[in-house]
Amino acid sequence: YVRKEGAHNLRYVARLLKRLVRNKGLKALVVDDSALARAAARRLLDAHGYLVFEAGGGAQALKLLEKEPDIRLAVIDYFMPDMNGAELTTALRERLGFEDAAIIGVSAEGDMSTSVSFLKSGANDFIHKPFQAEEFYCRVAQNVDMLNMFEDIREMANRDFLTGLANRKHLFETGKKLFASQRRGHLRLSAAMMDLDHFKRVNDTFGHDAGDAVLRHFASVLKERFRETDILARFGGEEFCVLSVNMDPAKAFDIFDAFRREVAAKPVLHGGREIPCSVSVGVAVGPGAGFEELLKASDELLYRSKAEGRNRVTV
Ligand code: GH3
Ligand code: MG
Ligand code: MG
Ligand code: MG
Repeated sequence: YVRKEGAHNLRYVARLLKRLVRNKGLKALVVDDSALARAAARRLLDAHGYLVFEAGGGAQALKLLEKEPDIRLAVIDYFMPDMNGAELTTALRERLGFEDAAIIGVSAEGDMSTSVSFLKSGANDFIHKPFQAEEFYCRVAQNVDMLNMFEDIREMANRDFLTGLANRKHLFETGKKLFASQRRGHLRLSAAMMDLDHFKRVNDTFGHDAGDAVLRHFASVLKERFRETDILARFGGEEFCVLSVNMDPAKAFDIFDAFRREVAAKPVLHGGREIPCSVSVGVAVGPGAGFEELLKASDELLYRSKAEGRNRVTV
């Protein structure tokens, strides 16, 4: 690739390799009424590992988007029989925000108004046809880099740094959203509030690093035990919350008690020492009046587990 693109420095090559890895399989849509032009763009995008879809016009592109809603890059011609590229861009932008997808307009017309029209409709960039492969790659790559940066920022804003679990902000946002759809009658939400027992002692006896290792270990057991659809969150210091959809109330106790037993049975190894660890849990199964009420209910049940001696589950 590199020679073909005339890469002159190592940094460019390093960036290129990083992009090839990260952007592999990223869904790209090429819209052009000329099959030849589509094939040319496809060839370039294929070579960089994108998963390319083609549409011969605006209507077809919009239909395709329904089947492939996670298109992240669209390369759009201006002059097409059914609608022009700017009109299509406007329609695409109703569904794909600037954080979701990059749109690049392409046209053979020298007229500046074409590019302005694209940009005003919500395109990120514009390339004149015929274009050099290098320019095409550079513009595509920069726009996709921007999307990836959005993704990284979103990820950082939603994750707890120590454990990699969802953070409290993400838990509340997702919880409220799930609660709204639950009201429409599809889901049965449950919240399990968990608090490590005598965690202050762990820090005091083994040190803060050991405490952190226990938190990470606990998070990894959570990730193993629970499903992809469950929201696993670090609620605060040594408090965690598992938000589940479709929790069977008859099974809730067994599920969380098995988890509790696993935590208690496996001391955490840190610095050659075994650190005992246990957790108290309160599980509230919905429906409740609202997400915050559900959390409050699980917190009260957790308090009961603590009061009754810790290392136990109350449903
Ligand atoms: P209980 O069984 O009643 O929950 O007792 P506890 O000692 O766990 O409760 P307490 O709330 O008094 O102590 C929580 C401790 O968790 C205090 C705090 O220093 C520690 N902690 C909070 N966040 C972190 C962290 O990120 N790392 C470490 N190592 N410790 C933390
Ligand atoms: Mg055309
Ligand atoms: Mg606590
Ligand atoms: Mg505690």
